[in-house]
Amino acid sequence: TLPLSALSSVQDEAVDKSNFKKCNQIAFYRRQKLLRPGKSLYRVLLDSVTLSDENVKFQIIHEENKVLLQVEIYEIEGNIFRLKIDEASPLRPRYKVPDVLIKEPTTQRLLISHKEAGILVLSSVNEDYKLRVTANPFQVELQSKGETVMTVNSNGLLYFEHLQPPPSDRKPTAQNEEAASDSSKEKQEDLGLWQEKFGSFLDIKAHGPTSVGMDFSLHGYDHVYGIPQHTETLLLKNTSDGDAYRLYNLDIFGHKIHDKIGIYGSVPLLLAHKPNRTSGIFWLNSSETLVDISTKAIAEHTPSRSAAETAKQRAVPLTDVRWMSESGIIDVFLLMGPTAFDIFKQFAQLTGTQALPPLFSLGYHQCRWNYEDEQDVKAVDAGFDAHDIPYDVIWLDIEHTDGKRYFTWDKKKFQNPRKMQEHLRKKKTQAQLILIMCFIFLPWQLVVIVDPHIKVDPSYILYAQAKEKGYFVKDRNGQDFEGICWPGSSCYPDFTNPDVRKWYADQFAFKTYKGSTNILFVWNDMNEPSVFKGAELTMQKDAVHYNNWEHREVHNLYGFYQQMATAEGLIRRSSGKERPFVLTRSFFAGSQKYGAVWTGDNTAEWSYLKISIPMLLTINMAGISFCGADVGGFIGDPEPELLVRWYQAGAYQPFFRGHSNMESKRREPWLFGEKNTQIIRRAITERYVLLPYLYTLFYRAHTAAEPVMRSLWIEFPGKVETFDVENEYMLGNALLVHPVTEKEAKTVTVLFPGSEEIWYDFRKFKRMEDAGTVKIPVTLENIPVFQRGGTVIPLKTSAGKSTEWMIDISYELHVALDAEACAIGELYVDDGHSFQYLHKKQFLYRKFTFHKNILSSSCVDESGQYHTTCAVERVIILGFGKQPTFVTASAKDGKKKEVVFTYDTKTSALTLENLALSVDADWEICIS
Ligand code: MIG
Repeated sequence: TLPLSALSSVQDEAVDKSNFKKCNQIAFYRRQKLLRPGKSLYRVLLDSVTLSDENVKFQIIHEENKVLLQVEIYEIEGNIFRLKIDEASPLRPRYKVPDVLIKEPTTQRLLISHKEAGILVLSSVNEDYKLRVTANPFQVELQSKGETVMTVNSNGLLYFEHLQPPPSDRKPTAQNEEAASDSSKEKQEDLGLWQEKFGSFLDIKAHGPTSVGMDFSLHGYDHVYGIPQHTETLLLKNTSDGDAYRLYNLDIFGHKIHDKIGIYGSVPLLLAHKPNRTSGIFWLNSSETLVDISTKAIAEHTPSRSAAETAKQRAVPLTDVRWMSESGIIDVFLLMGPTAFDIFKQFAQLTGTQALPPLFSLGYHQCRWNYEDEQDVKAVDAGFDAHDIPYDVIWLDIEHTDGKRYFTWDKKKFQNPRKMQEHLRKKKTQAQLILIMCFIFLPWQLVVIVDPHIKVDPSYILYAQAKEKGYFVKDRNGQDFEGICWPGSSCYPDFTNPDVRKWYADQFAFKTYKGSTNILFVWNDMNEPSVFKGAELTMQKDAVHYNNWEHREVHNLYGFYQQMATAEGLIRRSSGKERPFVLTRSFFAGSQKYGAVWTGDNTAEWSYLKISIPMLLTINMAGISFCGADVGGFIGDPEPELLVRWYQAGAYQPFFRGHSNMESKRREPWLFGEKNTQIIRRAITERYVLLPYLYTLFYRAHTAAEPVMRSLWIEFPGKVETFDVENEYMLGNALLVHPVTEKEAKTVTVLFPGSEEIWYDFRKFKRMEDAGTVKIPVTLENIPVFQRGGTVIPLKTSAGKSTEWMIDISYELHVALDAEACAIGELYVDDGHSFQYLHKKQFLYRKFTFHKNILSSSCVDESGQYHTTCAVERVIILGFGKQPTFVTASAKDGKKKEVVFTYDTKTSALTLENLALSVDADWEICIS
């Protein structure tokens, strides 16, 4: 076993940027960049066009190398077009990403509406869309009701390296010899066609060059977003004079801010937005991918203008996006929106929606590398009790295992893991007994880490089994691939193989995973995969997976598959009854179906708190709502003020976990003096009180693909001033959150979007007087949060020790009136942990509407039923014009009763108390 010190020094080296590639050190990038914008050498063979119910197919030919490519164009239900380009007759099949699309998309028949010399026009069934295919050069222009939205191959950057036999196999023809003589050895090396060096690492490319690429012009757009994960601004930057955005999952410890290198996870989805339209490009490719962005203004194209008119020509923006991937085929989905919410639906239709998290996982998580032993766990758990801070989950990092053998326990530190879990659980049970005199099985939870690397140790059953079954990824010579990771020499399960996933999922069965109970959930780390001493700290690309695919093809999918198998395992251990919780560091398009992600090893500095906002917004836009950044910053020691500010921000973000590195000082919330403890307690308490709203947002993410955390432009698509805002955001459609990310801030500048909107202080209920950009004074006590007029937010009337504790705490509604004195909002309730909501329709989905001084509760989805004794106890109406004289409440068919109210003339907030209105029934409150 390597001593820990040796391992961390391996890791320290990783901070050195030279361990990671700059774009010009990537051979396929250099090759593709030799193709400059200009006229494409690809031409459509119009004679080859065939039309079927499913698609339109034709061939294109490269004028120089004469290689034929097969193009397929599909229209998919719901305003999506798909373009596939593969070799017409490849030497062997090329990799096509499996398992990411949730099903084969439902296609619609395209019509050929026009075919003449050099042009083919396809139209959608409803004729809203037209695809103008130009033959020479090959281009596709996509129009929506006459408006050109995007052009494919508009700069002629379609690039496709056809498979070739290795040079040694080739018969010496005159042509080949010529090629050989003009390509010196150096040039060969520079192109990296059959092998590529990086430092001491050699990547041998058994199949030679296989790179693909294409460009898209987005007309009228100069705001583009998406393609996580980078430590970058919300708005994607022009890459003309620097590195392209890289999508290559890497473990970069202490990653720098404002860098386009890929970290941990990738979602190849790009969104483009202009006031009247949002579009998306989903480039389905799991090999290393680079994206170049170039935004410019061009003169508006209008034919036959007079000189005077030309002088007045408007400049219109245009964004060119160039995608380059190392391998695979071109398989791209053009999402036509036209709204941002349509894009989210379209992407979810292809890759699935956010899994509905168990309620506990929306509570606060306390993590550290490491909570040392059972005593430590109990002490930290007791600390939350003693300081009256709500929390739901305590986490165990890698040190809990027996020598980094996952699924095992360190026998000295964790002698009786089951008993420890009983302790966490019993605490709850007793509390239930004492407080509400009913016996329900309601535990606190435990999350343990399960990394993908498996220690090479024949006596470790997991290793022995996988070895025997041939379940590890192989090296290029067919031996099990071995790399160094935490346990020392390690092998890596080949999660791309469905049998391996099944076997791995089985490891989570209670019987198999000794010491596990049903309060134990899982954290998948290091699944890029991280390989110490590997090229760029990951697996070499010539390693070999299931069905003989090279690692280069599947690299960005490795973590996706591990989380898939883990989530499946947790579902299966409960015989399909319980929702899993799995946090993953690496991810891909579709990871939202399996759980949560976090942004990895950030640093305890203000700049990292600041960048976490655009990073989380970008991940949310890419379909993964359940995400968060380590509260406090993982590396280093946050000053107390930073820690407090981070808690306040995290409390209003989807995944909320405090975590810290091994070398950092302990930082449980009560270690920074009474005042800071109290402020952190308040932040966490606000989170717990807000959970009914947050849970409802997750239900919307799950069923309607609406992101939980939204950049302002998504909610205010017509307001140009919101397009680049990344220091504040919307939580759902009702809350505007502006974290404080500056040290000793006395004020923050808040943009209140939408001139016709009304905003209320979320805590003081006061209507904000000024619109637009406003300086708001802040204290350390909290961060600015505002409720949007026209919304109803469901909350709990108070917090408790954990989510389970709070089940019976009653509800409170904050009804914020808009300019018409109306408001609307929703509440989703279910048991919070099982799949009964799905299989047995055991849920409540309610709507609250305020209109003409009547607040009514009605059912949104009649198919759901769920019994709860929990009532709506209090309603606060914000922006209520004048003191009422009389307020009554009545069940739809029942008696009226008078309601006690107080009216605050200073804030115009009307508070109704002691309502006791059932959550699961229709009722009305009338105010006169
Ligand atoms: O690089 O398991 O991002 O959250 O505490 C160290 C130890 C390996 C990296 C994760 C971090 C975790 C740590 N891991």
